[in-house]
Amino acid sequence: MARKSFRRTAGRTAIAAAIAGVLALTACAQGGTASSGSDADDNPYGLITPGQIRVASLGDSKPYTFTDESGTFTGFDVELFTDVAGRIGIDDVVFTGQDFSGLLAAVSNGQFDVGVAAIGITEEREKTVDFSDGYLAGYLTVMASPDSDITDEDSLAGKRLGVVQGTLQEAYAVKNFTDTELVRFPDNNSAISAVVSGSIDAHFLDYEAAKEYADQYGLENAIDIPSFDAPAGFAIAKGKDEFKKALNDALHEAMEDGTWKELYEKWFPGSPMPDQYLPSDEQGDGDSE
Ligand code: SNW
Repeated sequence: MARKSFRRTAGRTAIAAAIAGVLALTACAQGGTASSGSDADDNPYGLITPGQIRVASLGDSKPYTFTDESGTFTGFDVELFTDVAGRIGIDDVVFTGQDFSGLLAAVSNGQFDVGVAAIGITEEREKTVDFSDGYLAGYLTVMASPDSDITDEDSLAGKRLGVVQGTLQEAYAVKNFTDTELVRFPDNNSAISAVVSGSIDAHFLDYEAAKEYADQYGLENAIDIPSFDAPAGFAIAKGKDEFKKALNDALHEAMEDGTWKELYEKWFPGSPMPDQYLPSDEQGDGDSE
């Protein structure tokens, strides 16, 4: 899959770089008397480039994260993260498409500041990265042609099922679909093509992404499996506690002022509205996590 990079504020970055250059020259001219400040002052969140957040994401997980016709990243997760970043004072957010299987490693080894791609929080993944608090909890979906006889987990026996490498779907299928032949793909687009061409019987992906492909290719959601115990979070490298706290505070602000709800209704129209991320006065039982 082609890697696409999108820079929202290239102009501003260039100006910032020019200003930084002038400041550096000024500091030299003054014989270094101008204090550059401590690292923590300049870059409290430990970002790769101060003032910018580099995000590892996916180009084909509509409506969570995807690139539109002009190559611009958008979707629920992209808009939510961009909003959260703005709340901590960072408008320069650069999204880059990756294969899902390499995403968490790229965050943990410092190539990216954050991973944003409907990434479910699990203990296994927390061995490699830290996560923000959860922001989305939904289903894992097996999608197939309406002509197929796949209706429940038992009916997957003897079938060829697509999974994207490194996903919770892959782990779930390895554990639970022991009589099913798993076919691994780097991304959803290639797996869906295989369903459409008939080389596999079904593909196992996230619920909202499945709905999107259903409309596009005349496939249907055959089996929905709850994944509420692994809500999606923003992945960051371990040990960046200040960054994590700032993201969490901003995320909860976005939930409390109704921004989260607005984005949910925009990107997942018709889907059941979960309770736990709504403003507290809109929560049925007032029980937040
Ligand atoms: O665990 C779910 C969560 O409940 C919500 O529905 C969003 O998706 C999940 O985080 C699962 N997502 C998969 C994973 O974390 C696939 C991610 C992807 O394809 N981008 O492995």
